[in-house]
Amino acid sequence: MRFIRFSLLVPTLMLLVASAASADTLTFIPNPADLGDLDHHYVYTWRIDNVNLNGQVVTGATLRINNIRNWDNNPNMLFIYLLDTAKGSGVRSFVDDPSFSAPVTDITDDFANTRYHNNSNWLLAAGTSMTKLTQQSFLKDYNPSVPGNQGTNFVYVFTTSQLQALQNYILNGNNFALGFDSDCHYFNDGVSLTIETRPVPEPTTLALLGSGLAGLYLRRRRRMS
Ligand SMILES: [Ca+2]
Ligand SMILES: [Ca+2]
Ligand SMILES: [Ca+2]
Ligand SMILES: [Ca+2]
Repeated sequence: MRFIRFSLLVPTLMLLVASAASADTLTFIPNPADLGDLDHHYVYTWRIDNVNLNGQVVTGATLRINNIRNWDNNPNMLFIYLLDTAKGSGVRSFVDDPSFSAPVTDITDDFANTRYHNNSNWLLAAGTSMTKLTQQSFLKDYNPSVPGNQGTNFVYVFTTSQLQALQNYILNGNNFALGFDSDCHYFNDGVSLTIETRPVPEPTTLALLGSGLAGLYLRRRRRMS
């Protein structure tokens, strides 16, 4: 009886361990890594191609912007989107302040606002699916002459519904993109995105787990009777 129980449980445990071991972390860094210091006058897309989930599911995603700081004390906002795709590969930009006046005072989310969407050089094709991740304002707390007087290490963790959107966007064409509308100038020391994936539990694993539990159950019943 003892031999039967182990013969069921050991392969089950081995399979579970094998599944856990093949969980994966994908890390992406744009070029340029600081997205051109996120200039107020632009909207940016960063398209990431050839993403292969290898049949795994997305279980986590984190966007980091190191040492981000506003360039002055004006009101400001950074709008961040998750996109199914973008027209151009890699990092592309679009001028959302044609006057190039300084200081820029216009704060408009140009992914949500359609004023530029019919321009031929707009960053997204009509009908592209998108999900707003967040919007954030940042303080001016950067002074190069004062050591240690630095900006914010911004960390954004995707919600469950945003992870689902990310998975859907990747599965549609093995690519996705992030969109940034910086409506002030955000100096920073680099952007990165990490995506966590893990295998989908396989039917064979579940079946073995089920038979293992059934074996335990039978054994307990026999003991009791
Ligand atoms: Ca802008
Ligand atoms: Ca896509
Ligand atoms: Ca804008
Ligand atoms: Ca920089």
